[in-house]
Amino acid sequence: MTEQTLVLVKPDGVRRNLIGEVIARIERKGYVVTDLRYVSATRELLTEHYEEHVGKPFFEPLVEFMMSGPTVAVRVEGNGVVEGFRSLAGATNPTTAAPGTIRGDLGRDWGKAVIENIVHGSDSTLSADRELGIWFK
Ligand code: D4T
Repeated sequence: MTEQTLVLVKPDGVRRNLIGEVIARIERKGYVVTDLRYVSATRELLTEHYEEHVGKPFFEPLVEFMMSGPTVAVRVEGNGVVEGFRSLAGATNPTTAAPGTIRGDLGRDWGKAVIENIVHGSDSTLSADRELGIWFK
């Protein structure tokens, strides 16, 4: 089976009308979108998705932010797509993310308690399978 990853266009990306921009970059790279959903994430879903961050100081602001509007969940396929999308997305902090990346080109620091960085991409094939199971139940 081809490698798959979960990409999320987070609520800030949806509010800023960047769904098409994110998907265009994925497609121009040559990866294939094989499923897509508009999701109003619940606290339960987010606690499952961000289980590694439960208890950290930014967890509550992160959940509030992720519940502040809809998220677009995208299933993306292609050899090496997990690493490849992380590379397209850029570093977590948009201030220092390299120009040419989604976060570097389109993100910035808004002075909030949580980093708003437009997209999420799974960090391993194991995480991808787990996360795709959560968002495409
Ligand atoms: P995601 O998971 O959203 O693709 O982002 P990253 O993989 O790049 O980053 P992460 O899981 O470490 O963090 C998840 C989410 O929390 C925000 N965050 C993170 C934050 O506000 N403050 C922090 O110190 C960290 C580490 C940003 C992304």
